[in-house]
Order: sequence, then C-alpha cells, then structure tokens
Amino acid sequence: MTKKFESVQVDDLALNTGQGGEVHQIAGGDVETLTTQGGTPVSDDQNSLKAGSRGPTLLEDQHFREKIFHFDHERIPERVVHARGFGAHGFFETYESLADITAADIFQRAGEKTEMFVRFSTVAGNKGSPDLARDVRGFACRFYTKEGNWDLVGNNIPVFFIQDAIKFPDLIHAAKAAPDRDFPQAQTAHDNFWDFISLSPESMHMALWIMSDRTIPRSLRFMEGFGVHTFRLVNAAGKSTFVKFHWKPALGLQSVVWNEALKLNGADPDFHRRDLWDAIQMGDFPEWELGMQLFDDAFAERFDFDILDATKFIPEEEVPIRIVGKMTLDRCVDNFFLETEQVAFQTGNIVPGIDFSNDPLLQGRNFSYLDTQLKRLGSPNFTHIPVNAPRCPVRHFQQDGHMAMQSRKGRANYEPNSWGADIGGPRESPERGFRSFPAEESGGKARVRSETFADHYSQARQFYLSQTEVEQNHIAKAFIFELSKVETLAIRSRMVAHLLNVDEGLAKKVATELRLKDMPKPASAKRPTKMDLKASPKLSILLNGPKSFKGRKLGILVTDGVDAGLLTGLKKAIESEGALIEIVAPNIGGVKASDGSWIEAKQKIDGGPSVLYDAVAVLTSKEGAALLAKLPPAKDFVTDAFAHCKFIAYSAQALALFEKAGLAADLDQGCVKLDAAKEAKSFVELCRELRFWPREKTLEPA
Ligand code: HDE
Repeated sequence: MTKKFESVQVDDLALNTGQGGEVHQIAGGDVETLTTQGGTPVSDDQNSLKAGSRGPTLLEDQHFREKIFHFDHERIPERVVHARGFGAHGFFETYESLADITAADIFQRAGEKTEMFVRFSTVAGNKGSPDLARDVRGFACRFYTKEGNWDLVGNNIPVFFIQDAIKFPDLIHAAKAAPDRDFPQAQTAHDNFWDFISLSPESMHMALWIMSDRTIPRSLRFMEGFGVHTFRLVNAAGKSTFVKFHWKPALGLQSVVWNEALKLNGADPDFHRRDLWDAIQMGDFPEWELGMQLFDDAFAERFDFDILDATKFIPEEEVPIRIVGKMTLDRCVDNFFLETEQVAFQTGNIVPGIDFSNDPLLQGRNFSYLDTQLKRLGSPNFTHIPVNAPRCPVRHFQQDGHMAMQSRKGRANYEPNSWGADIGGPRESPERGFRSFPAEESGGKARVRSETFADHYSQARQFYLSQTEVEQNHIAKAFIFELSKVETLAIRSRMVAHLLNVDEGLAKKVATELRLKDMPKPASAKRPTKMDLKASPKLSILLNGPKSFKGRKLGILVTDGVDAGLLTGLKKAIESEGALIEIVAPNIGGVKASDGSWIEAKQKIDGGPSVLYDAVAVLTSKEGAALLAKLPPAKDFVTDAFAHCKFIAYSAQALALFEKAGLAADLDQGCVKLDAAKEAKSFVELCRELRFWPREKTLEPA
C-alpha cells in the first residue's frame, strides 16, 4: 500500500520561534544532531552569526557559508536530450540458456537474476516539462552483469528520425524550443520541427510513428521498448547472429487520446512518474519480457531494407520474437538526484558476447554518450557513483581526476610492470576479455549514404496500413493538429506532399482539414513506395491491448447519500480484477453514504478530473446529482469521459448530471446504468476493452 503519513498533532511540534537553540522535538522522540559537512554539531540553524542582534553577518560563520555555498552548486546541466526522466531499480530473470547464440554471461543460465536500473524519459522537453507531451519515450536499461554493465539504451518506438548521427544536433535543435524565443517547450507542433522533417524524407517513417498514439502512452507500464539498432550476439565459438531487442509489457499496450493528453498535462504534469511510483510502492511491480529477433547474414541479404538503417524495422511476422527473460521493477529510488539524475547510460557499455553493428547512428551514439557524461557529471570518475558502478570487480590503472573515490592500492599504476602478481595488478585476458567480432571491412573513405538506405516511404505506408481504422484516424488528426500550429503554409504543403507517397487517403484527409488551397504534387522520391508490403498487425496498439482492466484505475464521483451497497459492490468487482479505484467528491474530506458510513475522498472534484482515470462511475443521491449539476468541474468530468470514449457507470439518480451536461440523449452501450451491486461485475468486464471506440465516430461531424 502507498505509505500514509501518520497523523501528527500540530501541538506536538515545537514551533520555530526563530530564537534558535531549542531542542526541536518531532513526535516520536529525539532527533539526531545536525552537523556541518565536516561533522561539527550545529547549535543554531535558524540564524546566521552576527555582530550584535541587529549587526552585520560575520564572514567567519563557516556553517552559514558552507550551507549557502553548497546550495549555490546544487544544479548540474540537465541532459541535452531526455532531460525529463524517471528511474527505478529492478532485476532481470533469464528464462533459458542462450549459450549456443551468445557468450554473454547474463544469458548462460536459466533462472539467473541480474540487478537492473531503468530510466524512462521524454526527449524534447526540459526537466520540468509535462509527462504527456507528444514525444518519443526513452527506455534506457542497465543490466549489472557479472562481466560488466550492459546498457540497452532504447526507445518506445522501434525506428528513428535519421540515418546518420551527424544529423542528430540538427534534429534536436529543430525539435526543441527556438533559440530566439525559447518556446515552444516539449512539443513538436511548430514550424522549426516540421520544416526540418519535411526537408528530411528519411524521417517520414518515424513521422508516422510519432503521430500515432505511441507518443502519448497511458503509462510507462503500458508501452513497448526497443533497442532500435541491429546488434550482434557472438557465441563462444565466435559465431555471430544479428539481433534486434524488444521489451513487451505484461500489461499490454495502452495510450490516451490527444485531447486527454492536453488536459492531463494541466491536471497532473507528473502523471507518468506518479503512476510508476504508485505501482511500485503498492507492490504491483511492472514487468516486461525481453524478446530477441534473431537473424543471419542470409536474411539480412534478402530483407527488403538494410538492417543497418535505423529508420527501418523488421516486422515480427517476418522474424518472430523469441522471449528470453523478464524484467521486474520492484524498487523506487531512495534519492532522485543520486540515482535517476546521475545515472550515466552509455551505448558503449556492452559485454563479451554482445557487439555493435555498423549502423551509423549507433556508431555515432557510442561517442556521444561517454562524452556527454563528462559535461553533465563533471568528472571522468562518474563510474564511481553507486548507480553507475558495476557490481562485478573493477580493476584497471586509470587514476585521479575530480572526485576520485577509488584507486588501486600499492605502487603499481602502470603495466607492464615487474612487481609480481600481488602488487603488480591486473592483466588482460585473451580468453575472458571482450573481443570485437572480426567483421571484414573494406572501401574507400567517403562521406556517403548507402544506396540501400534510400527507400523512405514504403515502411511508413506499411506502418499506416497496419493500424486499425480508429488508429489511422488518430494519426490523421495528429498531423492536422501539428500542422495547424505550423504558421508557414509552404511547410504544411511540403508535409502533405510527403504523405502522398505514404497513403493518398491520409494525405487528402490532412489537406482537406488544413484547407490547403492546392493539393501539392507528391514529393520526389529516390525509390518508389512499395505498395505491396504486408500489414503487420503487431504494430497496432489496439490489437495488442490487454485482456483485462488490471493495473488500470476507475474514478468514482460520489456525493452524500451515495448507495453504500452499490459502491461496495463496484469496489469489490474492481479489486478482484486487480485494478484500482479512486474516490472523487465535491469536498476532499469525503461524503456520508446512505448507510451513514463515511467515505474518504482522494480527490476534490476540481483536482480530480476524469482524465486521471481509465474509466469512471458517477454514484450519487438525488440531491447529490442536483449539486453536481451546478458544478462546472463535475460537468467536465462526465463530458470529458464521454468525449474520450471511456466506459461510464452511473446510478439512476446521477442521470440529472448527464442531462445538465447535455449527454443524456447520447448515452450509448459504453455507458452502463448500475441498478444493483451485482451488475458491477459486468461493467468491469466491459472495461477490459479499455475504451468504447464506436463512440468516436458519433462525436465527429458527419
Ligand atoms: Fe540518445 N542521447 N542519441 N538516442 N538517448 C542521450 O546521453 C544521441 C538515440 C536515448 O535515461 C544523451 O546521457 C545521439 C536513439 C535515451 O539517461 C546523448 C543520437 C535512441 C537517452 C544522446 C541519439 C536514443 C538518450 C543525452 C544519434 C534510441 C536517455 C544524455 C546518433 C535507440 C538516457 C545522455 C537516460 C540520451 C545522444 C539517438 C535513446 C546526448 C548523438 C536512436 C533513452 O548522449
């Protein structure tokens, strides 16, 4: 359960008089003595040292100077991308030995448990930006293996915007706030971003993904993760197999809708981090299975696209995913800064048995991640910070530098040396040590882009055609929203020209809604779009959703006089599904139910809008409904829930609220009147579908 604060009597606390020197008692006993960094006990932390009670502050006040000095230096540069993130500890369990495919120690023994740290993030926004920005989510995983840290620094989308790392600064500059005005923040709906994208045909596949609901996940627990690049696995005999890494969430996929995301950012900018924190604190540990798509040179040769091109994915239908283990996140951090902020992931952190491919994006990343940590953490010794320190022995001759915490003992700080095994220190091991796969490389030096990277539209089309009608509609609407915020007409038109190469229907819909005066010609393409790639149903969120309401939340709006039996019945049905309820009421103190019992509220109605919940219920008395009908946030509660296609349960008396909100005549099969507690179960069964999508069409103008 989430920890509740123990109630403290206000009178129990010795209030600060500012006079200093009081022994501050906290309910429950004496506290430890405050000290300086040097360990000197502090007598007064309320007043600086002065010459006389009204005189100047004295420079000799070491405690004051140290306290302010440290405060002044609390900040470090935020990450240049992925600044806003949230981390958690966990472990990985290997399902089976993969010794025939890789020598990586972590994959040798079934049942092996390996400690992990994971950080999820958005990309474009600053550290304080809202969680529901339309954005790619970072999915960075560290495995503390017995042979070193392995960092799989992935995203929640399997492809990327660009093909060569040299374009990364341009992409990120274009996506982030413009340099002259420093806005817009944490969003791509602006001229610079779409200017860059529309001038970079290689981004078209990713553009389709980011306009899909993948970029507005319901929670970090309901999204997939991808290693994106092709990597190599190498076995003990030196045989290499190509691999793409996948994370599959145990709870299935779920996203919110765009209008909901916009409102969520206001209602709870911390929606995702709070959700993950709550789930872990309650013991409902999030899980993902690790999958591998394994393939050889022959497949790479015959595949329609280049496996080194990070703007392409390999459909699961072509190379099935082999599930090899499971990650469980079971512990929140003790301190956000020490762990989540200071964790320094590096794509270069690989272990024997795993190797890079020549993907030019990956090769560029290998430079960037090491380099950026020096800027952020200020010292080459960032691996000494506990969250970055490997859990296996670390032995080398590197030394000194800012903030050094560890060094070898003794006189030997170089090798070769002749000091003997005890003093002389470690030596390389050709048998155990990491060896790069000896791939043969040839060719003249040139700044080139391989011809095999030239098809920019075929997989964009394949992705679009793999979506359900509801999802295709969301993609179209996202393009319309984003391009409506673009002020330069030529950029809007240029994007439509690209969409014509993806799907004519999509392009026309976007052009019509933007009211483009002239339909542009299709963008010129180096390679014509392959029209016959098979749809991949695995790419749809809705086709890969959960089978239950587990891990989701029902928001119940109640008033005084709520039918106690009905409320208990609904609560029981939700809990037996493994889901949660949250009580919303006109006042935070709670309400008095029909049987006289007191129901505590978690949210006051104006702080608990329906966007916080996966489904909602309104259970009231007649008087209660009349009260709610006068409250704008209560009307918004049902109007939004309806517009966001949520399942809605209501008691007969609550109908007055729906009437006042103008919804009574529109209530559909996704809205269920609960007359008796026993009907609660069938409502919860309905909620397993998550949303009542048929409603969406009825909400659009004919
Ligand atoms: Fe990153 N990226 N990236 N990136 N990236 C960073 O490293 C970079 C790319 C990703 O939670 C930075 O430690 C370049 C792809 C995640 O701490 C930086 C290129 C993918 C995180 C950097 C890429 C990612 C980062 C900033 C183009 C998915 C957050 C802070 C070649 C496979 C890690 C830092 C965390 C962070 C560079 C492209 C994922 C600047 C140059 C593709 C999840 O080094």
